[in-house]
Amino acid sequence: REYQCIVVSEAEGVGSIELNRPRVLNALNRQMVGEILHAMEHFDADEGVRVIVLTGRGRAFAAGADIDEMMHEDTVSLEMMNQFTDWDRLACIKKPVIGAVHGFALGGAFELALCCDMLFAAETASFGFPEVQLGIMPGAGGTQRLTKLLGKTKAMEWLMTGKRISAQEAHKYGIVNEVFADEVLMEETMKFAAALGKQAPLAVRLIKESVLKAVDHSLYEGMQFERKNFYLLFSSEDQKEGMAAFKEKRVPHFKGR
Ligand code: CO8
Repeated sequence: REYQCIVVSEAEGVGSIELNRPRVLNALNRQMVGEILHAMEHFDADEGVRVIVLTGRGRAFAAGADIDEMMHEDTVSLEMMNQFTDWDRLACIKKPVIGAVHGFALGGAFELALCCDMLFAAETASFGFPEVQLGIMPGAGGTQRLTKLLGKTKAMEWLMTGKRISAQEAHKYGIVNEVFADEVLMEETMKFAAALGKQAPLAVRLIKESVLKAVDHSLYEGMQFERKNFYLLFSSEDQKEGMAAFKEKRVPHFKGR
């Protein structure tokens, strides 16, 4: 499929998606979100891809939902359009998704970043939910995902003030895994992604699923789920290979089976 709002590429087991509307700081219109979802589902089904990396072209990750597209919507048009089913599907991607944020990640773009499993940021990156300044609020999971990460009081502050959060502050609160100098962000992200792609794919897949359960469900329910996935891995070839390689003091060769 030809994409108009994103650029995709694939190398060494890493599928990359770059947001590509730099003239409007990659403002997320509905077409772009649809294309991101299409590309992610395509990579998810591609056996050659182990990790997905999401980033933005130009001077920002993205400056939020496309305000031009959104400004004339009303309650009924939004309800009938049902755009958030695309976001629900984004949350069902099975392979690890790593976001690399430089410049702005605001509003819907911060929500997109929070959908990623891990985040790396450039030292000059900034995050925030400016929706309140437009008289709206996040609609693609921002209030839920931010609160799960920050706890109630900080989430209230960030969401109600719309303040801009630096990469360093985001790191302090556990929003981003690591902060890199701007010029090495992509290189370091790709290095991490390539290394992650060499881990046992089935184990990585079920770890992702289990961690997301912990975020979503009660600890007890999450642990029951985790246990079942733990048991399940013991019928894979990779578990046998991984443990045999440990005993034989050699590098394991994982096949994802
Ligand atoms: N939508 C549409 N166009 C935008 C957006 C946007 N979100 N952000 C920037 N642009 C455009 C500007 O209008 C400008 O276009 P033009 O050159 O034609 O005037 C161009 O991009 C460059 O932007 P600026 O000149 O403003 O660049 P600055 O460096 O001066 O400022 C800022 C950068 C601070 C990021 C500024 O552009 C800004 O404040 N942007 C809007 C940020 C914002 O409010 N985002 C939240 C939007 S609401 C939202 O995301 C709700 C989510 C709901 C669910 C998600 C569904 C996808």
